[in-house]
This record gives sequence, structure tokens and C-alpha cells, in this order.
Amino acid sequence: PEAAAGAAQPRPDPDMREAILAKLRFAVGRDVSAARDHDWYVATALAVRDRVVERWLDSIARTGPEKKHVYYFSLEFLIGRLFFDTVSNLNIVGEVRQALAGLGVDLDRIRAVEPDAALGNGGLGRLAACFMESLATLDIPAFGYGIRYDYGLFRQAIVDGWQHEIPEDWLSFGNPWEFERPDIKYLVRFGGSVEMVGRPDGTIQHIWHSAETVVAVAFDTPMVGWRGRRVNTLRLWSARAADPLVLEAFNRGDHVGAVADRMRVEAISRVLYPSDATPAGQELRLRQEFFFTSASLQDLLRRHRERHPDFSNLPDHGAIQLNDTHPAIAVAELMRLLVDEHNVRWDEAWRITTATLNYTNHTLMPEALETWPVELMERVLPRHIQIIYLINFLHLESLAKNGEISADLVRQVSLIDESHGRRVRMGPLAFIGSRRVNGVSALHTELMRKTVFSDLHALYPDRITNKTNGITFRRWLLEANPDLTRLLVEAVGPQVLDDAEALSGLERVVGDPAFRDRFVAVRRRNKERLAQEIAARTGVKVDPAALFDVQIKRIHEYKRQHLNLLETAALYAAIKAEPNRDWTPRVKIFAGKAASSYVVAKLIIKLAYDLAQVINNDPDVRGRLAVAFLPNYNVSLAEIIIPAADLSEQISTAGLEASGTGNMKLALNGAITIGTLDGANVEIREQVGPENITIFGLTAPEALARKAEPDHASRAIAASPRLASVLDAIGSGAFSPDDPGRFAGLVGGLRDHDPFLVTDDFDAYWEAQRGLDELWHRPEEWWRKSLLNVARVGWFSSDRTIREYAEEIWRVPVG
Ligand code: DL6
Repeated sequence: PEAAAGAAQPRPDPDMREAILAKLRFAVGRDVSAARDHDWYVATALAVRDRVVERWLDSIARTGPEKKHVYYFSLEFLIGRLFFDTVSNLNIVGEVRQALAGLGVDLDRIRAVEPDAALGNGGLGRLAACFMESLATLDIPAFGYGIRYDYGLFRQAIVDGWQHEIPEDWLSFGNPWEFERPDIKYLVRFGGSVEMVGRPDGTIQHIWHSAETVVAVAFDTPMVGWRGRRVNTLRLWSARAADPLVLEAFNRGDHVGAVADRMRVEAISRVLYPSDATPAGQELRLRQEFFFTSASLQDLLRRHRERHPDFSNLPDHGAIQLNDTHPAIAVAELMRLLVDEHNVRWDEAWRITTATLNYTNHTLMPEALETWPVELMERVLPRHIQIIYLINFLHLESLAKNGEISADLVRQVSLIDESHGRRVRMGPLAFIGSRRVNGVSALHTELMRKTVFSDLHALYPDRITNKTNGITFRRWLLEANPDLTRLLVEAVGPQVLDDAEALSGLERVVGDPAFRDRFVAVRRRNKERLAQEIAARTGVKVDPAALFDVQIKRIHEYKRQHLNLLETAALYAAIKAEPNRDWTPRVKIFAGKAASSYVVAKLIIKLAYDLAQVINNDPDVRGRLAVAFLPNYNVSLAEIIIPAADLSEQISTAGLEASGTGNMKLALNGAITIGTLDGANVEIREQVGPENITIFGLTAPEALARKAEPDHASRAIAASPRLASVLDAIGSGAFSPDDPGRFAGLVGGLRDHDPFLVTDDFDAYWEAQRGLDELWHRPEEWWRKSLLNVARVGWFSSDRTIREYAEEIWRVPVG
């Protein structure tokens, strides 16, 4: 981090020391002698925050009302910790460290006290957080809009190998980064009915008599860009009841009934992604989506209206990005606000809406493409369903005007899916209501054009565009890997801190043995730190000299952690069969959360745990193979694992991972990728060169064709004695003697249909892994490839991604 500051020696900053002491005394209310780590953390965060606020207010003043703003609408912002990120981006790590040291406090100890802001599930939410940082870094005026969940993504405990979910009470000690804005609040309405009233001019006025009103209150968190250049606002909404207490009921003695409405209303911002396994859960999810979308639109329309006589020039002053379909109801809500509340004519409102909104698609998986039952929409958002019907009618009518349309085409492009009960299709709604629609990697975008949106793409051929994801190098290199950063600054100069592409300067030194030794030494320290973390979290002792083979991501069958586990079990068998071979010592490291209702994903975690129990306790393989499943994967744990990874597992079934961003973070820190030609792996291969990445398995078109063969799994198993034997072992309880049938269903599923082609890719994966074993024995070559990965992934900076959005989608200048 000090290297990231770019200064050799931090200047002593007496003001910082005094500021921390003043905050400790007057904001925290503690004396130095009584202060604990958490008190120091809060005092320091508040002192640092004062510096942020200066720049924040300055950014707002400097921007001026006329400059076009970007509004990033996202149900998820997976921020992680903010303290060190802020200190590092402000370039004051050294000063803060010194000030604290002078007070006898260790910066690294107190930074660990901060809870993660885990307001997201995985890649989609983390992308939103990286984008907020890059927007500020590139001096683009922007608001992030989302929900201030009381409870973030659950904390994962592993008890005897089974995942348990514990509420993530991240606000229980307060949150020094946020500013509550009780004055910035909007009414968000639900339910009721719609009255149609004729106007004298013959048009019809729709009056929505809602049944329920919720108050959305703003909480603002400043988002600091690199070198504090700009500070933008993340505005998260909290739900409050309009009537918090029914006094009459309370006085009657009905103390619970008096606050029942309040509980129902406030449930909207209570928990990230509540289970939607029940109808009540589904309804709550829809309420969450509408709640934050409506409040955010009202907020930006209010600001626009304060400065402009009407909304005709809204698209010149704002660009809205819908992060997946979660905020897609914005299409109908923006139309409603313009037409019903501000008396804009329908055609004009449609012009404004479709020039302002843009939509990013993050998945092609059918179960993740949102649809809402028409019945639910009618009940919760009665005016919106009318608007959606009208949009749909006009959309289909315009197609008819442009030529013959078949019943088949209508079925494909209609906003109402009639095939599984009547449901509103949010992807097509977002598509039709947006100026640009983007995918998140080249392959994903191509598949969007060819599959889910093929008919809409044919109708609007210029609308879909690709924006390959990126990551902020500040968090994922400068902050997570300070020693490597220092080395890179020495090798290629300080410009590497500001310009990701400057990493290419490393190409000059990849052949220099002295430099390579220093690189390996840095990695060794990172691995020792991870080994300590593994021991602390799991009790498993691992050798930092071994190859650290890492798969960290949500647990999902399409991501194929079970392919990795089958290979682990097969490797275990092979080592036992030939104990005297020169095996490459490996540590298989897993981390990730399973959705609480996803039974198979939870079983996959249990399989990792059971394999670990057997393998780690078998003296025959000691020193050659170890397995660790690290509980409670989150941003902070990722920051420890990624700098220590040698091998990055990106092994999804080709065609199913939209992009991946962990793949970029790991390559940036020197891990070599073993992966399929899926998502952004394809572009990583282009950037780093095919000789510096290990690609295996079926391609996306091959996978599609193979899946259609009914007996593909049985043929793959019959052709591979190794696979057959490992499936037999796991299926018959070799790793689960306490419950031999535990994995019979999992293995049976692979034998019978194997929709994610684990069996088909197994042999290719095994061979690829053995190739990497051999490579590990040629360290000069391994580290050369590893270094070339670092040197060549500059393109995956989220600064590049945001620049592309700014130029091609939002049409805003980059500072
Ligand atoms: O675009 C960010 C991220 C991609 O890197 C992952 O490949 C993709 O799986 C993820 N998509 C989702 C979709 N969720 N929904 N809806 O999280 O997006």
C-alpha cells in the first residue's frame, strides 16, 4: 500500500494524529486509555472521512448541474471493506500508519475490524463496486443507486462439512462511511387500483389509487477514485413506514399489531436476496426491485426538474445503466412518472425513456432470466402492468407495420410469455426500453445475439454491443498485493500505478533471473500468509512450497467445482497407487457460498469437505496433496487468497459463464489459468497468448451439440476407466463412510444426464492438470508464464471497460 502511494517516505502528519484523537474523544466518546481496536477503527475512519468529504463536496461543486451524469442502477454492490480502499486511494496510507503507530496502534490490526459491506451475491455485485471506483477515477460524475440492506449476504459457517447460513449483521456497530439523509426521501407506492378519467381534450388520465405507501430514505456513501481525483455518491435506499406506529392499537395493548405494518414495509430493505422459493419471497423480491428503482428515478427526475423547464433534454443530462433485469421495471416506471405524474405525451415519454436507459445482461442461464407472473404484477403494480401491455402492443404493432409477422415471431418477441402461465419477461422489456444492450464478454455477447435475444437482435441490429468486464487494479493489485506492487513500480516505473497498460513494461524483465527470484519471493510471502489463514480457518496445515490450486467463486453446477473434486479424488487414487513417483505437491483450495436453497451446491461443499477429511489424514499422500475448503468466502478473503494463487480454476461448461472476473484478478496477480473457452477466458487467452494459459475441453458449440446426445455421459464414462473408478468410489461411499449413500444421487445425476458435461470434459481436464504438474517441475518456465500473465492483462482494468461504456453507451466525456 505504501508503494501504491508512490511516495518514498510518508510525511508526518500531525493533523491526522490530532484528528484521530479528536474523533476518538468527541465522536466515539472514549479516552485513549479505554479505547479498543474498534474504537480506533471508527475514530480513524471518521478522521479519514473528513478528508473524503472535502473532495466530495468539491467534486459536486466542480461538476456543475449541466454535466451529464451516469446513474448505475444495481440491486447489488459487493463493496467489501472501505477503510483501506479509501486511505489507499487518497494516498495517505503512510501518514495514517505513522499517526496510528505514534499512538501505539497498528493500522493492519484495526483495518481487520471493519465488517465487509456484502451487499451482493457474487460477480454482478462486485462488478458494480469496481465500476463505481473506476467512474470516480475517470472523473465521470455518477450516482450508484441500490438498497441499503440491513443484512448483507449471509455469513457461511461450515459445520461438519454442511453449509449453515448466519445473518450478516454488518451494521450492528454502525457504519462510519454513510450519511443518512432524512431530507432526501420519496414515496414508493404499491397495490390498489387504477382509475381512468377522461380529460376535456379527449385524452385519458390514469390515476393510481395505491393501497400502500413506503418511504424510501437515502443513505449516501462517498466513492473515492484513485488519487482522490473525484468522489461520487453511492445512494442506497432504506425502507421506512409512513406510519411507524399505530398509536391507537398500542394504547389498546396490541403492542405487536401496532408495529405490524412497519415490519412488513421495512422488510423491503431487510435482507439481500431473500429466498424466492416461496410466493411470499418472490413478492418481496419484486417489491425490492420496484422500491429502489422508483426512488432512484424520482430522485434523478427531481434534480433534473430543478434545473430544466421539462424533461425533453433528460437524455442529454443523464444516462441510466440497468445492471441486469433487476431494475428493468424502470422502463414502465419512467414512463409512468413522465406520463402520469408530469403530463408528458406518451410518444415523447417513450423517446426520452429509450434514449436514457441502457441494459446489461449478465447471464444466459434460463433459470436466471427474470419473469414475473402477470397476476403478481397486477396485484403489486397495477398501473405498471397496463403500461407494459401498451408498450407490448405498440412494439408488436410496429413490427406488423414493417411487414408480415408470424405467430411464432410474436411468441418470441412479446413481452408476455404465455407458455408457463402468463408472465412478464423482464429481459425483453429492458431490451425494448433501452438505447443500448450489452453483454459482458465477447463470447457472451455473441451468444446473446444468437440465442436469448436473436429475434430482438434481428429487429434492432444496432442495439446489442459488447463491453467485456474489468476489475479495479487499485483493490485487486495495489491494495491486495502491496509487495508485488512495490516490485512492479521498481521494474516498470510508477506509471504502473495510474495506467494498467504500463504493466506491459514487465515484458522487458521476464527473462531476468534476479527479477524472477524477487517475484517468486513476493509470491512465497503471500502463500505463507494464506497458509496461516488456512490453518486458522480449517486447521489444515499446508506447505507454501506446494502448487496452490485455487477455485474461488459461488458454488454452482455450471461452474463445475465437482469436476475439480473428481480430479482431486482421481489424483489421490493415482498417488496412492504409485507413491514413489515424483508427484507435484498440490494444495487444492476451494471457497464459495451456495444459495441457501440450492441442495446440490451444498452437497458439493460437503464433498469437498469429505475429500479433505480423507486426503488430509492419509499419511500416504502427505506433502503431495492437501484439500482445504475455506469457509465464508467474501471480498476480504479473496484479497488474501488471490495474491497467493498459482493456478486459477476457470472450468465452467463452455457457453455458460457470461464473463467471470475472478479469472482476471487471479491472472493479474500471477496465477496461470486452467480453463475452458468460456466467458472472458477467451479474451484472456488472446491477451496473454495461448502458450501462457491452459485451455481444455469442449468449446461452446461443441458443448451444445454434445448435450443433445442422450447417452453422452455413459459414453464418456465407458471411455475413461479413471473416471469410472472415481465415480464408483465417490458414489459407493469411499469418502463418506459415515453415510455411504451420501453422494449416490450426485454421482447418479452425472451418470444419467450430466447437463453440465462434467463427464465429457473429465479426461481433457485430467490431462491438462498433468501438463501443469510437469510445468511446475520447470520453474523457470512456470514463472515466465506467470509473469507474462501479469504483464499482459492490463486490458482487463475496469478503467478500460468504463471508458468504453462512457464513449459508446453513455456518451459522457472521460476526465
Ligand atoms: O458480469 C458480472 C458477472 C459475470 O462475470 C459472471 O460470469 C456472471 O455469472 C454474473 N452473472 C450473474 C447473473 N445473475 N443474475 N441475474 O451474477 O455476472
